[in-house]
Amino acid sequence: MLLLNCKYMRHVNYFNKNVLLNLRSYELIHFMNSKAKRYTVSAAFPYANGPVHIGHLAGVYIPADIFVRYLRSKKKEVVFICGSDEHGVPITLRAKEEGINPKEAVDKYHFMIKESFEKFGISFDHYSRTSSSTHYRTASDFFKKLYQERVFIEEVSQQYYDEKASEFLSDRYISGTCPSCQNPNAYGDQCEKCGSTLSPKELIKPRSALSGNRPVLKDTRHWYLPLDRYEDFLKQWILMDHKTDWKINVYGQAKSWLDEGLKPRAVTRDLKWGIPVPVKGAEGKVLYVWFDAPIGYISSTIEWAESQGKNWESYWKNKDTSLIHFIGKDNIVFHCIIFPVMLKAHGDYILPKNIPANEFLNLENKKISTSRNWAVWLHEYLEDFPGQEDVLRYVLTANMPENKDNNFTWKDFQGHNNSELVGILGNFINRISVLTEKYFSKKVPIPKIFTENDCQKLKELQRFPERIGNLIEAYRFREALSEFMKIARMGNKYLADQAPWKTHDQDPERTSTVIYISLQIAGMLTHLSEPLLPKTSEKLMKMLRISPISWDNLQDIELLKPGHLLGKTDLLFEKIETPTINKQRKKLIKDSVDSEKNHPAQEK
Ligand code: B3M
Ligand code: ZN
Repeated sequence: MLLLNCKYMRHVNYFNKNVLLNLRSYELIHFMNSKAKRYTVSAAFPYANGPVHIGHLAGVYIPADIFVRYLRSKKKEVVFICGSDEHGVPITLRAKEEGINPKEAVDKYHFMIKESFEKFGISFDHYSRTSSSTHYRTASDFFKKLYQERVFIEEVSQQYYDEKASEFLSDRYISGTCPSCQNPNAYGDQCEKCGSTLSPKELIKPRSALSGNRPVLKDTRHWYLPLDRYEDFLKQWILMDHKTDWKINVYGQAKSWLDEGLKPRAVTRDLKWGIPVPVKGAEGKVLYVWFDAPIGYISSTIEWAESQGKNWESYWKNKDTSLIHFIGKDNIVFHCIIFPVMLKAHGDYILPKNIPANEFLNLENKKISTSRNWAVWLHEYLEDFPGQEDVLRYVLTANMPENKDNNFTWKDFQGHNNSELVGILGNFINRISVLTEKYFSKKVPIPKIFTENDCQKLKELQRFPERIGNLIEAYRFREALSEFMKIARMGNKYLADQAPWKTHDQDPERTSTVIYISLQIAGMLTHLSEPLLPKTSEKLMKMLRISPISWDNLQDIELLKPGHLLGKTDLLFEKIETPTINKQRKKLIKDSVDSEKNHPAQEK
C-alpha cells in the first residue's frame, strides 16, 4: 500500500512539539469520553415561544450536532434527542402577547422550530415535544415515584396573588424593583440586569404582569425538592468526580451554587398551563416547567426507542452509557444541580457524564433579544441564503462562545465566507478538481516516486483525524474547525509549491504524484468535514464519488485509489457581496425599530 511506505521513513518528524503539548491538556477527557459503550446526547429543549436564532445554534445545537455526527462516524451507539419545551410562563406570556391561547402558540412554534432544525441539518434522532402523551405519562410517573418515596417537602406558604385576575403569580408573572441593582423591571425569579436569582417576595414594589396591580399575599400549598439534603451527594459528584472533566465555566457555576448552600426548591406551580400535579390535594396546580422539561429527555428517548424497536432503558439506566447534555449557560443550575438530584432521588437512572454549556453569542455587539427583535432568525436565514446552511454553521462554529461570550457580525460573516470558505477550502477543491479533469480525465493518477516532502505531507494528513477527534471529544469545536481548515491550507500550499502545471510537460510522473497526493488531501477534507460542515461533506462525497468510512480508519487507508473516477464538479461556496450584507444589517435595524413601535411599553 502506497501510504504505508511512508510509515517506515525514519526522518519523518511530522508532529510538532507544540501540538503535542496542547493535546496533553485534553487527553484525559478524550480518554474518558471514548470509553463509553453508548451515548445519550441531549440538546436543551427550546421553549416553543418563538423561532430559533443564531444564539441558540451557536450555544447548543451546532456543538451538539458536531459531537453526535463525530460519534456516529466513530461507529458508536448514540441517540441524539431534543424536543420543544411547551410549558411554563415563557409560553403563557408569549401567547398572551400574541392574543392566542397557549396551545395555539406552542403548535405554531413547535413546527416552525422543528422544520428549521431539519432544514439546517441538525441531525436529531428524535425531536419531541413536552405536550406529548408519552411525556405526560413519564413526567407524572416520575413525580409520583418521588412523592411516594416521600422525597418532597409539602408546605403551605404565602405567595403573591392577583385579586383582579384571580391567579397566583409565579416567576415572570410578577415584576418589581431589584433589591440588588434597583432595576425597576426585575422578574420574580431573576433580575436580567444584574443577574441575581430572586424570589418574588424579595422584589420591591411588586406588580402583576396580568393586571399591573399590586398583588396581595395568600396561602398556597406546594411540593419542594429538598436540594439541601443532597449537598453531600452533589459535593462528591461535582467537586470530586467532575472537577477535571467538566468545562471550567460549568464547574465554576455549579461550585458557586454549592458554596452558597442549597435550599428546597418548589417543583409545583399555581398555573393553568402545564402538566397537572398527579396527587390528591393538588387540583389546579401544575408541575414546574423545570421539573418536567428535563424529564422530556427521557420521554423523547422512549418515543424514539419505541419507533426503532429498541430498549430505551439501556440509554438511561445502563452504567455503560454516557449521558451528555448540551445547554446554554443560563441552564447550568438546572442540569448540574436540580435534574441530577431528581435522577438521584428517583434512583433508577444514570447521572450525566458531562454538561458542556456554552456562553452567549451577541449580535453586532448587542445582546440577542427576542422581545426587541434583535436576532438573526434561522427560518429567515434559510430563506435569504438558500443552500448556504454551512456558511452559517462555519461562522457560528468559528465564533462559538465556548469559554466566554462572543459576537456575530454580518461583516465577519462575509469575511469568513469570502476569505476562508471560498478563498481556502473552495479554492483548493476547485483547483484539484480542475487539474484532475484537465490532466487525467477525472481519474486519480498513479503516483510515482514520493519525495521526503510528499511523505511528510501524507504523514501530516494522517494525524488530522485523531487530532480533530480529540478536540471534538474535549468540546473544543472552534479549534477542531481551525485544525480542519489547516488541511485545506496545506493543500493549497502543496499545490502552489509543487506547481504540477509546470512539471506536466517535462515530468508528467511528478504531476501524477502531486495530483495523487492532493487528491488524498481532498479525500480527507471530505471525510473530516462531515461533523463540521455536513452539507459540504455531502457535496464533496458526490464530487469525489466516495462514501463515508469510519473515522478510526481514515488514517490508515488510501482515501482515493489510482484509477478511481471522480464525479461532477460542484460549486461549494460563493462569494458574498457587500450589498447582501448591508441588506441584512438594514433589516436587523428596521425589525428592531418596528418591534419597538409595536410594543413601546414592553419591558426590556
Ligand atoms: N427551555 C430553557 C431555555 O430555553 C429551556 C431548556 C429546557 S431543557 C430541559 O432557556
Ligand atoms: Zn438587579
